Amino acid sequence: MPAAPGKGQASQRLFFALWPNAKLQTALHVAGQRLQETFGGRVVRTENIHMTLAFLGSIPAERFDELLGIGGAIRTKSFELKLTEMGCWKRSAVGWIAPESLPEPLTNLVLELRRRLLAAGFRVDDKPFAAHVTLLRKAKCRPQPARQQAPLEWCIDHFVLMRSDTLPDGPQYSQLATWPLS
Ligand code: 2AM
Repeated sequence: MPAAPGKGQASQRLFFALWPNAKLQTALHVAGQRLQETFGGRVVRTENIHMTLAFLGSIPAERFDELLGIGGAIRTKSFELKLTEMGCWKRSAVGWIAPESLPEPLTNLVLELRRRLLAAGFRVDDKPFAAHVTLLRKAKCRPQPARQQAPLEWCIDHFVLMRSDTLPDGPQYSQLATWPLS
């Protein structure tokens, strides 16, 4: 990970996420290229592919330690995701891949993160969590039966706190902290 660019900024765009290893990111990028044949749009860069758990928006630097406390307090078992379902959401113009089912540890991880964030006064999404990995942006979504992909298996044993910086050629994500799952 690069040394914290943006350090010293008064506030930073932050989010908790699951981050695939480079091999799985490459396989997901290839899946994104196949989805692009159907829906067009722009394939997310390989190194940027992830699953957002909780998006925090712009957070003042002085609240960073609170987020470290929240991440560190989470106790969840490691788990596996089988990514098989592919589709496109018109509202966000996003092409995605999603797991065939939601394992309990993932639900627990997201609920526990949201609960602790809310209790600390952070704003969190009140929409139900829709587990997905964005593969395409600016896609031309249209009604299509969900596409099946041979399962891409993802063993998840940690989660991360990330910063998003907007650069002229797109977002750059930097890992700020990582926590293991038991
Ligand atoms: P997405 O890929 O599932 O759309 C980092 O910016 C991540 O946070 C993005 O990948 C995006 O997840 C999510 N994100 C960005 N802006 C958001 C917003 N306004 N509300 C919720 N999630 C957002």
